[in-house]
Amino acid sequence: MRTLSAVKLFQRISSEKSFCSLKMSIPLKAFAAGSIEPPRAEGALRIYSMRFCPFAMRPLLVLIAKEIPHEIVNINLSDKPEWYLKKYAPGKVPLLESDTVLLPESLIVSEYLEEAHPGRKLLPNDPYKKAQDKLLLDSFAYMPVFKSIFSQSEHVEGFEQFWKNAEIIENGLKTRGTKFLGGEQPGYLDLMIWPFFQIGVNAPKFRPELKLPRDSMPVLMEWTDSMLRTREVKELVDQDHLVEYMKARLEGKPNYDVGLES
Ligand SMILES: N[C@@H](CCC(=O)N[C@@H](CS)C(=O)NCC(=O)O)C(=O)O
Repeated sequence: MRTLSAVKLFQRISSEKSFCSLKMSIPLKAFAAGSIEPPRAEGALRIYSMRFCPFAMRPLLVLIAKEIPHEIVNINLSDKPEWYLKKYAPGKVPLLESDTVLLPESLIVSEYLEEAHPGRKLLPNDPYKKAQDKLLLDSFAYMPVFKSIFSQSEHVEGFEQFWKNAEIIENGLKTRGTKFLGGEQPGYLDLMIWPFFQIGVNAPKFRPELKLPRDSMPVLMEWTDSMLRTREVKELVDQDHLVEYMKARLEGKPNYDVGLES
């Protein structure tokens, strides 16, 4: 009963834009150098993030899918808080923290959350199916998508290469014949690859010369449309804010607080 009401409260707060904490005390605005570390209540599960970081989105999608109550502390990656660097010297996000856990790396954190928490099962129970999912994830080279938003001269090549590499995902969807790779709901594999596709489908909104493979990869395009309609993706990030962030990032002026009230 207690857990259920905490989940509902979290969902309500996530849609409110400026705070994210079960206790409504942690602002979503990024913490920068000179800030004070917000205290974590005993028992709380905390994720250090940046609202538009695709790696941090992976465990966040798992937390949302499994309806695990959590709090988010966003980090200003251009001006990192001293307390964050003391906690985790590489200073990257995501980082998971609880009373007993301090864990970096998006895939490690995501799999840990899947294994350590009840809720919807995201990885297949069958060991061979699980291995196939991990193999597909491992084989998908998503990195070129970053060129499509960060590179001034190689963005078209990067974008085309990303979709070419995504053929294995299109083929995986065709072979499985399901709406998502995980079945009728997004599974672990869908959630782990989604943040990079999310960049891909949004990139043409501010770089009109980039064209989505609507005709050549219809199954994959349908999957991206389905993903955009899921509760997980809707709760994760506002797509317009993401586009606004990417535009500013391309100009070398990332605004981690896009869309948050001042
Ligand atoms: N391999 C890491 C990559 C994480 C990562 O590169 N995060 C970026 C933000 S999207 C970051 O923290 N950059 C800050 C920095 O490198 O100083 C993971 O999968 O978690």
